[in-house]
Amino acid sequence: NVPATQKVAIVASEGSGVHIKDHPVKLPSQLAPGECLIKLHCTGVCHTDLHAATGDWPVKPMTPLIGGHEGVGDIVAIGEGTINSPVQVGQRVGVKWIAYSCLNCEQCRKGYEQTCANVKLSGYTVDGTFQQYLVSYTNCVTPIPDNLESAAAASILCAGVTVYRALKYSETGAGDWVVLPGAGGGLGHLAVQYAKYMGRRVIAIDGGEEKRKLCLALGADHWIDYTTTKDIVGEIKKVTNGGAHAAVVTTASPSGYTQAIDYLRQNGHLMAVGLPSTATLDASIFFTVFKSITIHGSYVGNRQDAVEAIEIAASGAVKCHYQTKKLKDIEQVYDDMAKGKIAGRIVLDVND
Ligand code: 8ID
Ligand code: ZN
Repeated sequence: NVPATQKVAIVASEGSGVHIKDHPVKLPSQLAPGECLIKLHCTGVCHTDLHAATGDWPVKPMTPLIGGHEGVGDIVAIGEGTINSPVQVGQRVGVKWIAYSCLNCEQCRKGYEQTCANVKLSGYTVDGTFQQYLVSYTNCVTPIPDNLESAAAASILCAGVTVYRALKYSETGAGDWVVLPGAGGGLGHLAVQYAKYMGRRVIAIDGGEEKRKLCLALGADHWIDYTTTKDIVGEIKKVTNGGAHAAVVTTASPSGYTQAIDYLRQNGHLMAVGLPSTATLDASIFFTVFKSITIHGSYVGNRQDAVEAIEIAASGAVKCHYQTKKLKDIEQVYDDMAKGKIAGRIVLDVND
């Protein structure tokens, strides 16, 4: 009993804005082997969706586009002829940015599913989670444990996985200092919690009272307001007694990157995560070499990173701080996001 049509939030052409429309549902009989039809409950809204809707990145999304890549729902059908599906009809699963990777190219064989030669991206190169019935891929969806609510799981699938992996590869240890520019946003507020869970000490950087309160409540050891602090580098060096061991930069604006080389200590890691559209990284070559700094581009995560990030959330150690809205509120959500007004995440109920 899958309906013929559903509500979706769709961008008709580049720059045309997002609109709610009736849209056909792909019927179970039309699914290809390896595809599954998911009846979604909810979806997070990531800043990447805003980049996709405005088309400001150098790699352009398809149009018309149904965005979204932090979805949770139940599998209602699996394509006939699918072999060895790791998930079953009736199972609750999550849909992440990497909708599909071939698992057979060099990148996939090395575990780098994100850079698969045949990758499909939810809400960018294939339709995403801003709809009620979504087609995804049995090999790449993430099972959601029973004890984790759908709305709480949604943003772990992109924001959570991404910062979890960036921290995992930051070559820091327990007690080390990690700086998080963008700490009050969707990715950042989860980074504060994963970092604390991993025993790191955290300097949260963002702007405004609401984000300050959130970051400190989530366990940040020190707060810096970038809108009012004059000497961010000096303050970080003082608090960390010589410089931070790593920075995980999750701001969508290049300003969050500018001082990182200066406030990192020797052998520090700059984990580049936030994706401003055209900015270049202005790093001193001399001090990058002289201080043995590593600059590491960190792009979402593979299936295993997703399972690990979800398990930590299911244990209760990391909780997405979210407010629930309706699918038709999406334009307002994009507006607030562009203005930096959202502390934590917005999760949309796609059936309301
Ligand atoms: O795989 C990846 N690398 C990946 C995955 C998912 C998202 C990358 N992203 C990218 C998004 O495309 C976006 O460019 O990460 C960026 C952040 O996504 P988000 O966390 O979903 O955005 P947000 O909720 O708007 O949070 C951004 C925060 O940055 C703060 C804002 O106040 C906001 O809280 N901020 C800004 I803008 N400039 C800052 C600065 N100079 C700053 N915080 C500190 N210093
Ligand atoms: Zn995302």
